[in-house]
Amino acid sequence: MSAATSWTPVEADLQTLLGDYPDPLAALAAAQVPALVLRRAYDPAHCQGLIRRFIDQGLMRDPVDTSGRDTRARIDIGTSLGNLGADQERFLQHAQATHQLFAHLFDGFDNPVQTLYTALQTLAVGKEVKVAREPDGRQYGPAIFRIHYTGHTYRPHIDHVVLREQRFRYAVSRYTHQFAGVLCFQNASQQGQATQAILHQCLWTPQLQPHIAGETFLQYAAENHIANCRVDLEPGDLYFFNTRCVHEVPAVQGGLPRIVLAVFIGYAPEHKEVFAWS
Ligand SMILES: O=C(O)CCC(=O)C(=O)O
Ligand SMILES: [Fe+2]
Repeated sequence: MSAATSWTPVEADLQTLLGDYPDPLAALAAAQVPALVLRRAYDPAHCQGLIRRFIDQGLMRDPVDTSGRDTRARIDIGTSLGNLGADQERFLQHAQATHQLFAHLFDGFDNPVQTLYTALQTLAVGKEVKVAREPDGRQYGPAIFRIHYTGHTYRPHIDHVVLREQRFRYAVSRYTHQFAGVLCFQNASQQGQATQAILHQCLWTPQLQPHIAGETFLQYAAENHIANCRVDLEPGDLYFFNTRCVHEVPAVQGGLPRIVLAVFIGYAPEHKEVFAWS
């Protein structure tokens, strides 16, 4: 397999991938490739088993629940810096509770958080992957399940603790590059446009912000012939991408929620540690 020359995700087993891209995270940082895709990183049967457990434990709404009492389009199992980061104390306490919850949540199944971290460590050549932490040792949430119900949409956006969220009071703000690792647990029912991530060959700059904020990015992309690719995943598939590339996930259609396990990743060539959090 030769190195990708077009905007196409790299899909290979880890060994082949490392042969072609000896420093995969550097390739992502340079947006040399849109994504690294690892098929069947996690057993799909365990995805199903854990989703059943989440429903039974009341951690997510049963999609067949028609009571209409809970109308949330997205439910998280885990701690989101994006949503809770304004209050650092509360965020770190919430993260601690997530560590306690995750300590036994996967008992009897392969630990999917471990799967994700092990894959990331293999890609992080010469680096050490750790759960993100503040200088006093307090850890962020290790990963998050995001359950997206009918209608949920991620419009074209980027994720970056500094460039977008301006969270200078967090240790992760030292990283120039931010990636995401996303493990598919369940796809939405495939009706109409697929609810799969689309990655645009376009790294965010301040000049781009009006198009993101004004929701005119897709027009801008068409006018400027910006390439994009869709990352089609099946349950158990894991992908990594640079979240400074504009990306989106079209609306969930039908009754089946799209469920992923996700982390953000901080990377900089000069830092030996790669931090992961949610
Ligand atoms: O769910 C996905 O595949 C990507 C969601 C997203 O926007 C992100 O993880 O940054
Ligand atoms: Fe995102």
